[in-house]
Amino acid sequence: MIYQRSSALFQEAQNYIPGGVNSPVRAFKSVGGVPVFMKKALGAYLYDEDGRNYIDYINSWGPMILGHTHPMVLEAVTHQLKKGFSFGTPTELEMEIAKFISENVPNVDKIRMVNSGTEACMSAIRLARGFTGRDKIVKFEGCYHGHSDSFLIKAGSGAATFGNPNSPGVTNGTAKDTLLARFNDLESVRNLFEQNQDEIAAVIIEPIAGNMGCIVPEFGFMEELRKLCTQKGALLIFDEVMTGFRLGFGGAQKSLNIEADLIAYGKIIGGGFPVGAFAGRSEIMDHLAPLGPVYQAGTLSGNPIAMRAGLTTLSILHNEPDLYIRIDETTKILHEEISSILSQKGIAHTVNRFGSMISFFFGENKVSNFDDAQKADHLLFNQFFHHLLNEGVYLPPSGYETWFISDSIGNEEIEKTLEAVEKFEVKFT
Ligand code: KE4
Repeated sequence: MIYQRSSALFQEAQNYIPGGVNSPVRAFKSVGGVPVFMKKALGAYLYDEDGRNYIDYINSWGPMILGHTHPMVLEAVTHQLKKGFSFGTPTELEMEIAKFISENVPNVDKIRMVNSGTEACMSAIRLARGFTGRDKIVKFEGCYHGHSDSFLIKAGSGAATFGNPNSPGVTNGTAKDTLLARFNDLESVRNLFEQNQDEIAAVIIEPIAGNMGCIVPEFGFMEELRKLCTQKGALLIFDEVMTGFRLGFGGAQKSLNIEADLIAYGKIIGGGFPVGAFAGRSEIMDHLAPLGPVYQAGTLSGNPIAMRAGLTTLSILHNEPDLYIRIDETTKILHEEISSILSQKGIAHTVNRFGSMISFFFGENKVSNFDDAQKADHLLFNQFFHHLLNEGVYLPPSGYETWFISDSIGNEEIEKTLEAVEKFEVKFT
């Protein structure tokens, strides 16, 4: 398939934007080929600059759970725009969305809005350090919490895609305060607590990992991690940038029935506009400026347009709980049907799924941590990716990502996807 216009745009964009993209994973470095430039999105579909359309299984990396350009969100945002774009003052709307979340998400007394998932996780770590008076944090290999320095130590998403887990520019001074554990391996966490007595401020985790592909916590792992953090006086931070408002309205805290001490949000909370947030009990959140000593700020935090998009999206999700049943069922059907086709073709693979988060790993092994994910056959994934792209099905361009299902993906899109998978032939291994 020739992506003429995308190729020309990519060529020109590289004159003005590093790598031609504003976020590395979009450049297709992992899967190869020319990134497809999109010009429009509606419902379940993306429309590229060469006049082709694609069933979208990225949905802007999670936010577009309702499907693209949902009419109610479009109307609410259009109406809000006429009132002004940004004030830099407190607004009733910010109080409204904070109250709505606090009243409907477990274990959230207070919430602070920021502009990205990175900012949410970065601020949550600073708050945890300020609250506990400790410096060190524990993260898990393969989990990605955005690009702030403390996390670019074997990050999982983009960096792992580049096979370059430690990023230049992160100082040794910063790196020494970030300890690495292995997902689904409680012993690796216990050891870190033993080696760093009373020095660990927080353990941050993606409760359902999505940045090394989808990886589900094994039975008892998260419960034991919760107990260990409580025992050791460290805060447990759930990075729910991906899982928040996706695994049901209460996110992973509700799905796993575990209360974190701080929760980071992003993606869906902004309905496609730049919003992140971090939240938790008042006892901790009240340490934030201007009330407490831990500083955190942002010119566009709580921007009214973004708040309107977020609140409208969350209201639809809250008022239509069947939506979660639908997208989970869609994901289950895709899991079973695609797996059956691949098996009939004799293509070894494993599928990890939780709610509407799903990843297909090629190869014989089960995948329960980052090492396993790295051992999967990513070359075969790349073939699978490009085959489906040419058939008008757009997957995340990396074997280290989870698919994001939207409520716009219906029977027609499922059928088209399965027809495309049927045509997949392994070219070389
Ligand atoms: P942002 O700063 O990209 O809004 O959020 C960072 C982040 C934090 N935590 C989790 C669990 C995340 O998944 C992310 C961002 N996810 C990636 C996709 N795996 C964003 C895509 C990109 O980097 O362009």
